[in-house]
Amino acid sequence: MSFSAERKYDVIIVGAGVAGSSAAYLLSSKGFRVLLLDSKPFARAGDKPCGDAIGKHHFDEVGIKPPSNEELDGYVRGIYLYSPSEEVVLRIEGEGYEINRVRFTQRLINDAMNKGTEYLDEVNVSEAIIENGFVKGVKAIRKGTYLEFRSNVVIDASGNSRSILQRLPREWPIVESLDPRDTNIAYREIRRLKKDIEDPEYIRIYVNNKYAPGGYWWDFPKSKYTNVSNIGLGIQGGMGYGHPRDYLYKFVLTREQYRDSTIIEAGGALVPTRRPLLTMAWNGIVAIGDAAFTVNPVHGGGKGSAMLAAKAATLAIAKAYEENDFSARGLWSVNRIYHELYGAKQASLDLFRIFLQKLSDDDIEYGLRKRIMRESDLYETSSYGVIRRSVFDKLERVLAGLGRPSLLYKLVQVAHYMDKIRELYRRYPDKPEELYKWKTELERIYREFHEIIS
Ligand code: FDA
Ligand code: GRG
Repeated sequence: MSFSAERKYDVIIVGAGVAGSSAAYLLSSKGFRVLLLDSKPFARAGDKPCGDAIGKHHFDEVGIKPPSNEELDGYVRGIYLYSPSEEVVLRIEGEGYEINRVRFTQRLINDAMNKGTEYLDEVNVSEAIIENGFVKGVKAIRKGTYLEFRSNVVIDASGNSRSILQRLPREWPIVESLDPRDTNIAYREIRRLKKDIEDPEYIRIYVNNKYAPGGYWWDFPKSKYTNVSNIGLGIQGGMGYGHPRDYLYKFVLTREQYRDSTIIEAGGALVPTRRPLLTMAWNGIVAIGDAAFTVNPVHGGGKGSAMLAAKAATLAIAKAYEENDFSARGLWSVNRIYHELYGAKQASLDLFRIFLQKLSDDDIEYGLRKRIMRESDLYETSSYGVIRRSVFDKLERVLAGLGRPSLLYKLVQVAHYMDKIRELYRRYPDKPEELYKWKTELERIYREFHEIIS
């Protein structure tokens, strides 16, 4: 792979996970001169612990070919969602994939290179080059050699390490700290089971606060192999709950269906489960993917929304080039584009996530058993970040006289605040100067919301 230090690129992308390699592909397809850097070798591109599930619709939305052949570990027809007692099971239909994350990412990188992207693996990027208040490139080390690369725009797509963002001046609003309570710590093992899996084209999600406090455990079969599954567990961070691996071994892998199964792969990582970054752009810099907190806060899936963020970044950078303005103002449209594609829904799902994490297993069992939220309601809330009004009518009838008015009151408030936050994101400021006023409103809504549901 050829590269040249000290050369000027249009865009340097730090991190060749799904976010960075999608951005490289999309940008180079538009003719931009892109340098894509990653600390991992190509053979391990995209290799991070993951459940590997992704909805089909994301590929159409972003304009990236869906996985096929060796990029695909299985086709998904829908989800079985289990109540805490596992007596209530909802079947939610929806097409998706269990992807082979390495093969899929390698394809994105190869396609990007075919469009002109220069890709350099095994490079550790240490920080941004900053001049006159602008990011102008990156400093890196490869096999003991110090390198500098220059560009008009740097994209931080380095996942949870946020390698560029973490070392920018603290007063830049793109630098935000992550509250550990707004994370899930997730661990998974890919296992070969002794028996073939029934209904392997349905992935399973189990909600249970004892087994997975503030998260859930999952079993996502890789249907291509009949007896291979991705089994994992996520728990809310910052609460002192301990390590998800211990919960997985204690409560899940002891089940009959996993007896004598063998490990193919194992590993865990942190999942940011919150609203998107306050701004995804500043002078000469854009952030996407986990680095910009673009994960779905309720289910923790971040691959699809990372691709959407890559699309938003591509469109915003193209606009910045048209105007020859790489300042925060010139790159600002990444925020509006992302919020329209996903961010507004993501923020409203963040409130829903905070509410869900306060419910007891009894509440959840009750809600699912009484079918307060049915399959179609869950589908709608997950797709659009909206709670349908009919849910309240149903809830009102069910709760009447049962001594659970506080649950109804809270759910009505949650829906109201979800609407409010979506509306606020639709009014995301047009320029950086208006950000602080908007932020004050955002923080007020969060404060009120916390007071109401606590
Ligand atoms: P990602 O972390 O994938 O990529 C960042 C890249 O940057 C890496 O390749 C890394 O090597 C590189 N890098 C970092 N620092 C660097 C530096 N200083 N210099 C050079 N390179 C650097 N999502 C989903 O959609 N479906 C699912 O089923 C699951 N399941 C799941 C399970 C578990 C256990 C976890 C932990 C997470 C999930 N997720 C998920 C979330 C999903 O994995 C995540 O949102 C995306 O992979 C994020 O992709 P990014 O490209 O943003 O980061
Ligand atoms: C426990 C928080 C936590 C993290 C675990 C396993 C995991 C990380 C994430 C898997 C999430 C995932 C993609 C599950 C698939 C089932 C599902 C609810 C799909 C619906 O997804 P979409 O595509 O939603 O409709 P988005 O928000 O991506 O559009």
